Amino acid sequence: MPMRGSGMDSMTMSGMYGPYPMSRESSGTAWVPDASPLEGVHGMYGAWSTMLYGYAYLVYDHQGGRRGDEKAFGESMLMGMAQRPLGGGTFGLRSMLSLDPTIGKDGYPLLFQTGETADGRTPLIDRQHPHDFFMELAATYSHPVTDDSAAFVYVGYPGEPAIGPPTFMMRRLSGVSIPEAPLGHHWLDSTHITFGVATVGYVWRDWKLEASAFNGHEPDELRWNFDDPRFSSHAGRISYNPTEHWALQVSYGALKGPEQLEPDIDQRRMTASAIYDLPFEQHHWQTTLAWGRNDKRPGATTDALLLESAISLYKRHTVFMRAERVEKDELFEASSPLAGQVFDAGKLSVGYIYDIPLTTHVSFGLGGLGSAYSKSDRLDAVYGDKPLSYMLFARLKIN
Ligand SMILES: [Cu+2]
Repeated sequence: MPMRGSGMDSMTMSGMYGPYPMSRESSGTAWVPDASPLEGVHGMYGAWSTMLYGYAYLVYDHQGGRRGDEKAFGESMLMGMAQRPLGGGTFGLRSMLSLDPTIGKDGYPLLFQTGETADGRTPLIDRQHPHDFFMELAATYSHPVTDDSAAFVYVGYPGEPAIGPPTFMMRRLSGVSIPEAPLGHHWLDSTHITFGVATVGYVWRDWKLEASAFNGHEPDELRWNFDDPRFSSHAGRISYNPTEHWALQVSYGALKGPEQLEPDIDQRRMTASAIYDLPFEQHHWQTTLAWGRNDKRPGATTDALLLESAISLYKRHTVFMRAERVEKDELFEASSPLAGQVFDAGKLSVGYIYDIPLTTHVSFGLGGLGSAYSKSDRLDAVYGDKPLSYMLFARLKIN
């Protein structure tokens, strides 16, 4: 999207972390392809350049089968960014807020979803946890080293460490119109809200090398507050955007006691992802392929694979799909004889959203999606033979 009203040329504006187009910026310090649409409201206030982006969904969620449930809920995100020249470099501030805590502590129904807790005692199973109100409050500074390179620091409380692909909700066009979280969230990008992150990195042309020390504990069940900061976990990521159409990354993290209910189990997490973005005329097509591996110590090693794609036509019609295959070892509570066993689950969601522009910067959309699953036969008795799920939703979006 060209910038409206501000008279700035987006491609000449530099990124927060180095000498590259601003459209490469995504969640935390992650990158998307340069060709990605630069959504949001952009402005200039003195030396500051700013960006505001966000959306609010109202969702009716029906998950089928024996473990199914239904719920209506609101899901939202508001992101503000500001940057200015300082001391020969670039100083930046980032914030991301969400009213997800209003969903309720037990989140929303989502078959085969696992991770985090509602009450501090039992794990959430077949439900997606709400996000914290404070998703990101971060400060950054980058300084050129040579003409085509820069060094940067990123400090967040909370913030996102250098691991995983860009978060599904933030400027990953292939995922941003899908209101449900991926089943592989806790294999790929669940660290996007971390209470205590410090990252240092180096950008050289289209490469980025970075390392983080951060709080590996996932946020607790109190979603409005700040958790205690710790720097007990580490991660590193290499990112490469070979052309304007591609964003590639590999990353590795050593997470100290990520799960609140299993504080003595550490995880090694490995992820790799590729995002491809193709603009044509006024349309966009973006596809993300991502793989994540969690190696619990002690415990199982499990993989998650995600393929998602969205095509946006005339800025009004968006058709999307997400296919996932995950190995889940948390589908049964500790009291069950099946606790800790690894089960395969696959999911395919297909959907559509129609957006009507309300003002230059705000659109209203109506959409829906349907999901079907594949799973181990041993799970038929638990989930039912062929559960089907759907979501209907309305969305206000800043674009
Ligand atoms: Cu999340």
